[in-house]
Amino acid sequence: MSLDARILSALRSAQNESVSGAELSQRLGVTRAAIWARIDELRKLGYDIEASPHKGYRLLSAPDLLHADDLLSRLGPVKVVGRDIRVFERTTSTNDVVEKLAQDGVAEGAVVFAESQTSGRGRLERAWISPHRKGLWFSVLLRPAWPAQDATRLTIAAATATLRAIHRQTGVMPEIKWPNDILIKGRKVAGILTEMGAELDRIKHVVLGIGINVNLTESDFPENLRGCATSLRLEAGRAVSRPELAVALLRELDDDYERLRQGAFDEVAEEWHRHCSTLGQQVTILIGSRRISGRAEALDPHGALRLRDQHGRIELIVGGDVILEKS
Ligand code: BT5
Repeated sequence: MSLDARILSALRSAQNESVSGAELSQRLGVTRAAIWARIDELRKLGYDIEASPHKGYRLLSAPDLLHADDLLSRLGPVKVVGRDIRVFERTTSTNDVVEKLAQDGVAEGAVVFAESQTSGRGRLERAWISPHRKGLWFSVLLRPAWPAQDATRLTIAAATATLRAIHRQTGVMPEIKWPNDILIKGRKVAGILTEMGAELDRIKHVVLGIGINVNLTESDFPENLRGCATSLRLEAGRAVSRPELAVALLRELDDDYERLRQGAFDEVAEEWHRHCSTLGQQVTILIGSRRISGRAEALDPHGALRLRDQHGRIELIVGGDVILEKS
């Protein structure tokens, strides 16, 4: 952990009390001057740190920005997800950045956030709008040693983790629309983009991209999305801390990934079933130019959707767009 992360961690663990420069210097093994220099830099970033000559330093508030060291210090120990966190002020697409890390041999669990994306994307190269410092736009590198068909399980786990983190931070419980949409009152608040590198039907790596509209206001959305997209701020009626949500979500993702690694996909699927509004519905799914209609029943053990057509036949579907829903 960097010195900044260790300073922030020490100030946070003191709760609302001050920590003296001497104590910090002793605990962290650096000079008091070095501590002061870092505190000065953190203040420039917007951390409100009180410095009193007698008592020492006290963290009053943290800015709503993503700072890799601070995220690491808040997150604490994890099993896999969030072992390595990188933050870009601006990038094309965090999925592309993480794909490069994957090819460079970086270990699984690395997470890349961007404060804004210039070419954020959804499935089939659709654009994903990612305005500066308004949301969480990030991707996670995973390397599960599974058959390729099980990659869908990660989209399922990402959805349940996202729901729990949003609920924890805002009190609002969204719903899941198969395959990768998170909705609040029918409007899209988050989306998941799972991309995979595979070899001989084994997963080499997966890039799990998640976009969450956190503090966007109505005017931050382009006109064509205004009726169908929303943000946590619009739904909760208040601004939501992005670093806190980021940390909560990384913890939930780490837990869900562990559940999958321990072979407990059925637990994750059961939670997904409880929150998925597509199940039980008569739907038409568009896959390329093919349309399939039927009743969405449940997930199969690999994470594919079981769709029962009018003749009672089951089709297993791994991706597509629900274009029509009747109850
Ligand atoms: C998705 O695709 O919903 C997956 C979105 C994943 C975005 C993350 S952000 C971090 C990572 N890096 C990336 O480049 N991507 C991932 P899909 O189901 O294909 O939905 C795309 C559609 O959602 C678009 O065609 C728009 O209609 C709509 N859309 C675009 N931006 C949106 C936004 N910010 N909020 C809600 N809807 C949006």
